[in-house]
Amino acid sequence: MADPVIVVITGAAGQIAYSLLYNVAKGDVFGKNQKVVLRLLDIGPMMGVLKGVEMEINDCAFPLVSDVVATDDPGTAFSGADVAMLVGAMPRREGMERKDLLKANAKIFKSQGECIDKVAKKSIKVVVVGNPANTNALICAQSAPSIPRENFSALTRLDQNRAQAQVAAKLGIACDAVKDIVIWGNHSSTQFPDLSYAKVLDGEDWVEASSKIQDDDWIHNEFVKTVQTRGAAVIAARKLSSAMSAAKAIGDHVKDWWNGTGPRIVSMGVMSDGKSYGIEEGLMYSFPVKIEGKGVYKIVEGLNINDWQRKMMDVTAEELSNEKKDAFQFLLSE
Ligand code: NAX
Repeated sequence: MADPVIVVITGAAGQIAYSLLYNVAKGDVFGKNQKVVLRLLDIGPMMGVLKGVEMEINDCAFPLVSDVVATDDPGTAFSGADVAMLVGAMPRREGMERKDLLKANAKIFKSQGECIDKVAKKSIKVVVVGNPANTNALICAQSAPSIPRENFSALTRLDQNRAQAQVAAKLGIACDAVKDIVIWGNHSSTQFPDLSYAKVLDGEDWVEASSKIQDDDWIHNEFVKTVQTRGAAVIAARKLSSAMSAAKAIGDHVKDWWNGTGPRIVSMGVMSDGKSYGIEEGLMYSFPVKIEGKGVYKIVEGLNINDWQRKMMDVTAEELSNEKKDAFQFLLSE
């Protein structure tokens, strides 16, 4: 068996991590033949709770878990790490402005990026989940200059999965009979869930999703709105934000990044290169990607973009550009 993969999960005492740890520990992400070392990072006041999580992982007697380390020291957590799932973040409290959230989290992701730069493997793969995920990922990447930009990403897979489930429900088909949905932009209510290239299974053949849906109004309005506001709808119903579905999406994202996607298109928040789809350089923007070699994504180029798509893609890019300006202003004023 290969060496264990060292996986850091931050926010490890929180609700997403509670599902995520189970998925990672039982082999859903790195495979049933791959051992893992779990490094659980949270803040000092959560160490009691985290101890309980560690006890439960031990009590599961997972055959694939070689070691569990629960800590509030980022240096211990990230040392020699292969993969980091950065879930922990300051939550948005009642009365808190988006800018306050951005400010609190900019500091966290700067210091985690600096720590990753110092002690993690240079090949580490980082997925940022804590909100605002895209801008936090950007700050983290910029704070770790010795690690390639391509090793940082932001999670938009939950939005992709939500979109896939909406199409499956609309057509009364299984979720795995829907593919190639694209999420453009920010993981926020400006994101653009796009069915322009989506395919659905018709018998043995993959056909254009729109030819089966036959409802452009739904594709342009209700579908987009439902996916954009799904997180808020879950909070309204559950009184807590998405956790099981977020954990599943993190697992899907890392599994595909680790193993490859083949010809499937998936969406990841990745660093824009200034050449793809007219998006300014240096934003952590969600693009359609394929992962051909292990761990190396490529933005899918050459998709046709109509005027409506252009407008939707630019709105979310503008939001990311403003978030970036605000976040870096906060960091400079520290
Ligand atoms: P919880 O509040 O249950 O858990 C967060 C945990 O992070 C807490 O235990 C907290 O102590 C810890 N934490 C805070 N600062 C930390 C730091 N500096 N280092 C390590 N740990 C730290 O939140 P949960 O529901 O698990 O959500 C976590 C984050 O995911 C939130 O920011 C949330 O907004 C974000 N989400 C992102 C999604 C995405 O698709 N990108 C979807 C789900 C989720 O809303």
